[in-house]
Amino acid sequence: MGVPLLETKIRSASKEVVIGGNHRFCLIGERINPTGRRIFQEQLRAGDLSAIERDVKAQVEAGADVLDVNMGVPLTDEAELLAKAVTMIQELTDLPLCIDSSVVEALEAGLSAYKGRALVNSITAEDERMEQILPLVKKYDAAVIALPNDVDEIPMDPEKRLLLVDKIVEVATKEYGMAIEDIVIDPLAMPIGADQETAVNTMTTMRGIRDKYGMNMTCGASNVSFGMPGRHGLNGTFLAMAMTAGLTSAIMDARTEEVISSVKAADLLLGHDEWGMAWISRHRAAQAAQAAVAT
Ligand code: THG
Repeated sequence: MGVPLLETKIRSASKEVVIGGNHRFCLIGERINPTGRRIFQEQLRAGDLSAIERDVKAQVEAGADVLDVNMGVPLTDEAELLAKAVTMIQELTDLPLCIDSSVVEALEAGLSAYKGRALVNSITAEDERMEQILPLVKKYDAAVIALPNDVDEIPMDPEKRLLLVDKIVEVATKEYGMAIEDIVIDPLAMPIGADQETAVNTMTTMRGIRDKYGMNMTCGASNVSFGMPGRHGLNGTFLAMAMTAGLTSAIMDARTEEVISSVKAADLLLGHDEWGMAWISRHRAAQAAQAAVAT
C-alpha cells in the first residue's frame, strides 16, 4: 500500500528528533516570531532578546519537539539577530531548531551559529530560491522545508501543487544532491475564512504527496483559523484531519492544551502511541497539576 514513509532526522547538539509517518506527530512551536507582535518587535529592534526566554520555556514545558525561530523585524540586521537568537536558544534548550527566514543572509547566519542538524524554513519551487538556499542547506548538512509555489502563483488546484512538488524533488535531488528524506513539503495551509475549499484542497495535496513519495510534510497550522473565532478548536481539528492525510509535523501553537490535545489524540488513534501510554500520562499529569492548584 503506497510507498515507504520517509524519515527526516534533525538534531541539536545533544538531541535527535525523527519526523515520519510511522512516528508520533512532530510539534514545531511557532511562537518565536515577531510577526504581529509589536512589543516584541520593539524589544528586538533595541537588541533586547529577553522575551525569547519566556517563549522557549512555555513551548518546551507544553511539549514542543522543535522550535521555529523567526527574527523578521523590519529595519534590523536580521542576520545578526537570528544568529544571536539561535545561540541564545541553544543555551536554553536541547530541542532542535527550525530556522525561519525569507532572507538568504539571515538563513546563512542562523545556520552558521547553529549546533546540530537544523531544519531550514524555507525554499519554494522558484529556481532562484533553490539556487540561493539549497547550497547552504547542503553546506550545513540541514534538512529543508519546501513550499509548492512558483514565481507566478500559489496554485489552488492540488494537481498543480503536486506538479510543483515534482519539480522541487527533481531539482533538489538531481541538481543539488539533496536526499529526498531531507525535504519536508509544506503544502500550504490557508485561511478557511477566505476560501471554503482550501482545507480540502490542501488535504488532497497531502494525500498525493504521501502516496507518491512518502515524504514528510509540515504547515503553518494557525493560518487555517486566521480571522475566525474559536481558533484553537479549528486548528486542532484541522491538524487531526490533516494527520490522516499524511501531515507529519506542523509549525503550530504548541502552548495551547486544546490544540495539543487534538494532536495527541490523533497520535493515539493512528497507532502512534503504544497502549495510550503518552495519552494516559498526559492526563495524569494534568490531574496532578489541578490537584496541586486546589490544595
Ligand atoms: N509555513 C512555513 N513557515 C511559516 C508559516 C507557514 N512560518 C511563519 C508562519 N507561517 C507560522 N508561524 C506563526 C507564528 C505566529 C503566529 C502564527 C503563525 C501567531 N499569529 C497571531 C495571529 O495569527 O493572530 C498573531 C500574533 C499574536 O498576537 O500572537 O501567533 O505557513 N513553512
